[in-house]
Amino acid sequence: MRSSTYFFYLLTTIRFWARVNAGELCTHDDSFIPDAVLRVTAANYSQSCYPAKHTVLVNGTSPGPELRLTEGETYWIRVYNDMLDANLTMHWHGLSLAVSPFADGTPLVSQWPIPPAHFFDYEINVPHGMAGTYFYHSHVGFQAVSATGPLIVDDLDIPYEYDEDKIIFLQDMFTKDDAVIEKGLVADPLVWSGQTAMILVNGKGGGISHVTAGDATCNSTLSMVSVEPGKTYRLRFIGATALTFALLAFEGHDSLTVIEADGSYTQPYNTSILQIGGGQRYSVLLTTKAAPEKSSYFMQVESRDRPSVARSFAVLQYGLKPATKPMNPLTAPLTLPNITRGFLDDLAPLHPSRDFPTSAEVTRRITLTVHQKVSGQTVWLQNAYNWTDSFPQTPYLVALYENTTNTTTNPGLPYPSLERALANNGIDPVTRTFPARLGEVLEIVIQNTGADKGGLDIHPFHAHGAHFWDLGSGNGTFNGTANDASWAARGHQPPLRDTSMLYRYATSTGNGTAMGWRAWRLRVTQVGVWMVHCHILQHMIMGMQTVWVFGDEEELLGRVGWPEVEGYLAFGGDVYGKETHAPRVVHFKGNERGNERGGAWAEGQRVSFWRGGGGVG
Ligand SMILES: *[C@@H]1O[C@H](CO)[C@@H](O)[C@H](O)[C@H]1NC(C)=O
Ligand SMILES: *[C@@H]1O[C@H](CO)[C@@H](O)[C@H](O)[C@H]1NC(C)=O
Ligand SMILES: *[C@@H]1O[C@H](CO)[C@@H](O)[C@H](O)[C@H]1NC(C)=O
Ligand SMILES: *[C@@H]1O[C@H](CO)[C@@H](O)[C@H](O)[C@H]1NC(C)=O
Ligand SMILES: *[C@@H]1O[C@H](CO)[C@@H](O)[C@H](O)[C@H]1NC(C)=O
Ligand SMILES: *[C@@H]1O[C@H](CO)[C@@H](O)[C@H](O)[C@H]1NC(C)=O
Ligand SMILES: *[C@@H]1O[C@H](CO)[C@@H](O)[C@H](O)[C@H]1NC(C)=O
Ligand SMILES: *[C@@H]1O[C@H](CO)[C@@H](O)[C@H](O)[C@H]1NC(C)=O
Ligand SMILES: *[C@@H]1O[C@H](CO)[C@@H](O)[C@H](O)[C@H]1NC(C)=O
Ligand SMILES: *[C@@H]1O[C@H](CO)[C@@H](O)[C@H](O)[C@H]1NC(C)=O
Ligand SMILES: *[C@@H]1O[C@H](CO)[C@@H](O)[C@H](O)[C@H]1NC(C)=O
Ligand SMILES: *[C@@H]1O[C@H](CO)[C@@H](O)[C@H](O)[C@H]1NC(C)=O
Ligand SMILES: [Cu+2]
Repeated sequence: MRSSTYFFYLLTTIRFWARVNAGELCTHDDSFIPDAVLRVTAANYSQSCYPAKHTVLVNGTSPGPELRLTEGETYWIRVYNDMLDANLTMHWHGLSLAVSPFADGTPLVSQWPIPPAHFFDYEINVPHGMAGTYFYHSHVGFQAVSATGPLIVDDLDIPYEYDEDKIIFLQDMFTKDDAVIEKGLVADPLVWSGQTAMILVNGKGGGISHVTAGDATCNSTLSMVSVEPGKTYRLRFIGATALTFALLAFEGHDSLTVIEADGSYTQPYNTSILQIGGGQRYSVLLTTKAAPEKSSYFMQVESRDRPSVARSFAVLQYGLKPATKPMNPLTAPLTLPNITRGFLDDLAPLHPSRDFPTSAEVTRRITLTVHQKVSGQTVWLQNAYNWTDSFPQTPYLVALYENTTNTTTNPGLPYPSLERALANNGIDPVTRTFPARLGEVLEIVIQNTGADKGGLDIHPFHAHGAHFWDLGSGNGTFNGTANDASWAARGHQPPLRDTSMLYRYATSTGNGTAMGWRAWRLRVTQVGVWMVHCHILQHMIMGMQTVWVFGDEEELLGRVGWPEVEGYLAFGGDVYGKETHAPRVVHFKGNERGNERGGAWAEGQRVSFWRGGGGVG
């Protein structure tokens, strides 16, 4: 992950800024220089000594290159779909992309997917206060298992002291191809993906079971995190796992201090272990030993709440690279505990927020009852509805612009109706959306229930758009009065998160029995079409996704209208570039004073605008 060097080099070669007003349509021809480029391919690729298989990669690797942005700036990231037979989108996990409504990377929600052999320029505005640890991943099918990479937003002013930061990127590896997994998950009866074959740490993994079962000609080496004695490191843990709820600890280093969760700084919180679900991120301060007894210590990571335990290792390496490659230990050095339900639910924000709504301000509580239907095709339902991107025939945002009656390309997706939703537990059954008006204060309670056959599962729930205040989790059902009293007793606000765990409090219960909740509170401030979904990729494919529409029609469509928006409205439309076609793209943010980054044009090149000519300078 050294690519950031090149990325910075690219930024410093830019000599020339073109003046672009917010909402202006610009042609991104050869003279336009994006701030970063990601190229997505599919290749026969081997990870952790398993046989090579069809794998979706970013810039030829998994994880893909690290992107490093700075808060308070706007960036253009060009994403190429170099695959021949698959669609692609890129989601900027944890960032709030309210400024550029088509850039959230959700297929059939905020945009048409990028067709094969096309590219799409994502406009990414990172407001002040968003510094922290994020990642990017495809939002199509099972691609995110491998088509993903770290995204760090640097601070202008870091509130904690440390010597260096290091990324610890966690992924899963399955022995089946994505296509086989996807097909099985929607088959009747269900054909499960299989368990995680290997948890990968920074792209490498080695598990004891793998080695004993293993191929003698292949020695799986472990990832090394190089450190020096007596220094403090900020370890940025990124839970990019498809399925694994990971529990991890370091041999010989049991003082970890959590300082950031999902892009928000927290009061320091000491712990000896970390639990991290798919979609979650934490920064942890670790101070190395002044006089280490040996040169390498294992980090041990295991899955929890699955029928079997997947176990992997990485190495905390003191000093120079070892003469021999780091290998699996013969026996696991640590005995990791069982999961802790409610882990880090008590984190306190570093600074209290003036925006945190009191319970008196809550205008609506929506309970999202999740249930697994097992008879027939196995699907996950929210308030009795499943959602996958095969449900809408047109992306919601596109449908909003087109209006059903105004086009022949948009059959059957009318405007989301708040009235229909209010009469149906918050979900409009026609569009399968959860509409809300700006200014509402929502309390979203995610309620776990026993499946048709009684089973219970855990789910890392992730919200796109604005972050929520995480009110915590518990057994049974949510009691708002008791929860308020509990927060009042703690004397601090709940943490801001974008992904939090819905736990299970038993492995099974009665069909439909409510057992286990997670509650969020948020102000509806960000206009847009946002997803809320379980981040387990298998569950997403099985329907565990919802779509939320914030703002009314005027607010949603008022920012940029016809004809500027037209290129976004067709699959492979004008904003999708290819070899022979320079896309015409709306600059939602523009680059007014104080926001000077945001793509650039090479010196001496004329900037061609669709309207208004080429303002350069
Ligand atoms: C990805 O690869 C392309 C060339 O294939 C390169 O131009 C680009 O800088 C790389 N991106 C990053 C973030 O390293
Ligand atoms: C992928 O590579 C493996 C060997 O590493 C080979 O056996 C297999 O045929 C390859 N698959 C394809 C589709 O090329
Ligand atoms: C790509 O997306 C378009 C539009 O949603 C769809 O019609 C097409 O079938 C998709 N192609 C593939 C290969 O999935
Ligand atoms: C794997 O490790 C064993 C024992 O350390 C060694 O003898 C063997 O040569 C290694 N094989 C490869 C392919 O590196
Ligand atoms: C947390 O850990 C740090 C570093 O080990 C230590 O200095 C601090 O006193 C601990 N705080 C608490 C509340 O235990
Ligand atoms: C974890 O929980 C199981 C079942 O409740 C129990 O048998 C086991 O001893 C526990 N392990 C640890 C390390 O606490
Ligand atoms: C899941 O959604 C599809 C439409 O996308 C629908 O046809 C199907 O009936 C739904 N399944 C259940 C169990 O509701
Ligand atoms: C969309 O179409 C409906 C039905 O014709 C109409 O009532 C509504 O005003 C239209 N909305 C917009 C924003 O054009
Ligand atoms: C309907 O579509 C046309 C272009 O096809 C556009 O000019 C017109 O403004 C659209 N009307 C509405 C109400 O969106
Ligand atoms: C579980 O409960 C639902 C709703 O009451 C019912 O439709 C379904 O048939 C039940 N499933 C089983 C396996 O009993
Ligand atoms: C909710 O909690 C409050 C305060 O602890 C308690 O008085 C009340 O009975 C609880 N409500 C329910 C429905 O359990
Ligand atoms: C959760 O509540 C149920 C029902 O009261 C109980 O059977 C179960 O043991 C509880 N789970 C835990 C972990 O406390
Ligand atoms: Cu789930």
